[in-house]
Amino acid sequence: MSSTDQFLSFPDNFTWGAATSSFQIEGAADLDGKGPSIWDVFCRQEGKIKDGSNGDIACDHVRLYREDVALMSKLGLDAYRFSISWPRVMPTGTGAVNAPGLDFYDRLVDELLGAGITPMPTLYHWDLPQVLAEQGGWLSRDIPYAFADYTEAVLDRLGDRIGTWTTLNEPYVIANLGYVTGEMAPGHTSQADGLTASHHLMLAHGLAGERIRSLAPDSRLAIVLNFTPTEPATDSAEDHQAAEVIHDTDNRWYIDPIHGKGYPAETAEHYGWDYSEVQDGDMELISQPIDLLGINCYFRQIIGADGAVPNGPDVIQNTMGWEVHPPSIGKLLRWIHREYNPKSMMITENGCPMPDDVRGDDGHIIDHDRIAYVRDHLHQVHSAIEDGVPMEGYLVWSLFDNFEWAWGYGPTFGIVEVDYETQERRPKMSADWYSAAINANGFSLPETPVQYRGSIGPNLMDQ
Ligand code: GCO
Repeated sequence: MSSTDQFLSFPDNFTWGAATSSFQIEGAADLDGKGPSIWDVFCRQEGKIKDGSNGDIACDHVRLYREDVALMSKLGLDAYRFSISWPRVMPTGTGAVNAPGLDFYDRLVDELLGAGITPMPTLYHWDLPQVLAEQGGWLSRDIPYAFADYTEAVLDRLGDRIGTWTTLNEPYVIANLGYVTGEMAPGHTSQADGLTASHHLMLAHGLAGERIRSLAPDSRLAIVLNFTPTEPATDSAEDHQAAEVIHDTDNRWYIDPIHGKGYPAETAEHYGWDYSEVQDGDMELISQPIDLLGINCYFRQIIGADGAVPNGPDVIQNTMGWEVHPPSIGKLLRWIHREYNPKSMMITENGCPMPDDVRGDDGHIIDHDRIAYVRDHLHQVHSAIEDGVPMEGYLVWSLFDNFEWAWGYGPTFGIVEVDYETQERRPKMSADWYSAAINANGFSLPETPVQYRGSIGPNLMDQ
């Protein structure tokens, strides 16, 4: 280390880990009685997935999980966040449990614990059983109750070994991309459907939360929300107003009701929502205290009256066109702490798809851009901790290159490359960097920091 290096040390109990989700890595689409999910069906619809791919094999993780856990252990991960596939556990959505499906998670959890890695399961990361979609999906008030029953079945088997239960991953994406824009399964395109789905998702969180509290009282209750720091393109009233609506929709719609503030009223009015789905007792269930808020954050967005402002040539961006802007995550963490004061917070996803087109002599990908992304976001987490924000850990998205939903296998988010022909896993240089950071419980900042763009408009999280 040269004398100009600045080493950032993290708190002793800081959790370093990685995240994945069932549909994106598992494969084994119909193995051992697994039923189809809405994503199995969506992938088969013409034009929905950019490269026409699907999740049938993906990273073949159901077959290769032992090797995968060994790799996690080699990297030194403290925690591994994965999701449980509802149609693998309950192919018909309700009722009978598919024992071999649940057995898989039982073995995975034991393998992780045996390797000293904390398992962090998420109960729902978007793969709804197709049979439930045929009964209305998240537009039906029955689905949250079915979710609570499915939660109970999983708790019955794994409850003795799990310290933190996460109910949902990113209800915003489910409601908005699944029901409003139609980019994701089940592909509806109705604002009204999005609002209905959003409330039913929150109700599902509340009902499952109740089961978790009563059946696994020693465990912690968590939810994972995604946030996209938002700035108006200019100071004009029109841009400001447009950005406020997006900020409420993307950043406040779920965290507000969880913290007892109800849905953002002005934005509900903007959408013409009459709250007809909200029944007595729902908001109390939704606002029951959580123990941990999981935060997914990838990029900043600039919003003008005509919508999102595209990146100019001066903007550092990833291969999906998302701006790389670490300072925004620092603002986000301080804003959440100030506005909502959660007991504990964790980055449950952060990472980036990069070109991955440079290889070293040994064939491994040299991804300095991804290292810079992860390092500079972790730097922001470190500063937030110094300012008193209760950040307990950081999970990189993702451990592996995997199925990136409507984008197919094009974008590569992994710190580990997956060769889909051979299923060989090859750690990229970022995996080596991350592993070294875990071992040292910190890392050095470069002498010449990357220069990111400044503020465009007033960041709505500063107010
Ligand atoms: C999400 C999901 C992940 C994605 C990742 C990159 O945040 O959208 O949780 O499944 O793959 O975020 O888009």
